[in-house]
Amino acid sequence: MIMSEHLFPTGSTPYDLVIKNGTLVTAEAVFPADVAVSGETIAAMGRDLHGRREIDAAGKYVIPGGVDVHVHLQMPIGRFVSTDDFYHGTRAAAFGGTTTIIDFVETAPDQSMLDALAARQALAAGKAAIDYGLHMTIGPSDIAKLDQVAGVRAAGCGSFKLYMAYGLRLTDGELLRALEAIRDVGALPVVHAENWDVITTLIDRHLAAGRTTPHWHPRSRPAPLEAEATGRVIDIAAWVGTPIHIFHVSCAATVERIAAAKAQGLPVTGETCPQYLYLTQDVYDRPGVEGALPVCAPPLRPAADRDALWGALASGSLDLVSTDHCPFTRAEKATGLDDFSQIPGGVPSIESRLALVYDGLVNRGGGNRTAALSRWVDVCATTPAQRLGLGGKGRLLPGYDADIVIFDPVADYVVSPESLHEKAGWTPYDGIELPGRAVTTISRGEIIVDQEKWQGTPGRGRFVMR
Ligand code: DUC
Ligand code: ZN
Repeated sequence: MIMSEHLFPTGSTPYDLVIKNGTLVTAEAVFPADVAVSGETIAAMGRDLHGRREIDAAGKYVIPGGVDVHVHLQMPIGRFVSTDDFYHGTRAAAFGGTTTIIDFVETAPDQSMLDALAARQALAAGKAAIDYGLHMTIGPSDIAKLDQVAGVRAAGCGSFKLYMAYGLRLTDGELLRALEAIRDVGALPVVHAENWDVITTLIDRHLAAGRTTPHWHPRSRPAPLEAEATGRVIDIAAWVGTPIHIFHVSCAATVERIAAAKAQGLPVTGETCPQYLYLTQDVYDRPGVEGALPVCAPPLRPAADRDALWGALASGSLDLVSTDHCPFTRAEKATGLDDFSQIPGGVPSIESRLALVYDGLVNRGGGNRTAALSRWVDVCATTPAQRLGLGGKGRLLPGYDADIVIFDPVADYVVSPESLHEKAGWTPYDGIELPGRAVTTISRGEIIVDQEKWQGTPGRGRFVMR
């Protein structure tokens, strides 16, 4: 609710915007305070601040805008392109309380990395409604272009994506060379770790035996082999001498590898995603296309893995939650009903992430609520921004970007496709009752979601140099 909108007499505090009476949640503390914004940045935090425009956040949490470091907007996969474009995806993110995303660049064999980066930026430029960064992918055809890594780093890509699966997978020797190049420019490798040879062998075996339904999807991508690939790339990174971040951890076995590396003092971090925290592999047994919708990679796992992921998030064995948002429509998912390996992989989560993690960590987590609130902000905003080099994002501090979210912790609702702004037309969280939601989202000082009403514009989001 806007409390007042008036000009202050000369000499009084000239803040543009003050969020008043809320409970501030940071990765370190939870405390009552007002937040003042001047232009695009946070100007002050304290008591009795006043501004030209004031928003009453009494009874609500005021948090740094969410940072989702792993999304695929309008990403071509096989015959399809993921459903949310840079406008609709970032708009949905903003409705859910996320103010910065990191998407991906892939370079064609005959293209330079810098040209691919410029092309992806041009795609996002007129559309993105929140700020965005880009990971540069290094695929097999890019190994001959590793001399371009320094230029890409200088152009603002602070992280490089390495696949151990799909057509973009690298051999161990290629991983070594890519990791060395990334190390030499001081960037961060981010890795999709699965064992592709095992996966393709199991897929072929299942299909040859007539085992074609989505039931066989997780049975082609065993958890111990996800852990093996994770351990392998961690070992190569340790030998090379580079930090590394492991994407979309789906199971307890992979957590164990990351925790062991941390225990040795290695600069290894890991993330998981809402789908692994909420869904289990039995959903692949749903009839018809319902079983195909949640196909993603790594796959969903048994409940024991899901529970271990919540524990790892709370304890710090896992560092952050991203989404791997990569939705496809029902019709697109249905094209793989006769062959699970052809189902386009990925699920939508970009809008629900903050509320889902709030529910699990804070609402249902037990333990100390203040600590859980801080952990929620830490894994959804502060650590992602810090680890991925998004300076000025992810914290409520004077001088930081005024990316601020007002979260109502007593706005119970049931998730449904209609309650969301994602374009897939379905959500894996359909029917889940959540206790709270983002109601107002501010991006660099501009209110882009005001009491659940859209005020943003396509193209206002900026590329963030990292
Ligand atoms: N996994 C998915 O499920 N979709 C997109 C890419 C990925 O790694
Ligand atoms: Zn991904």
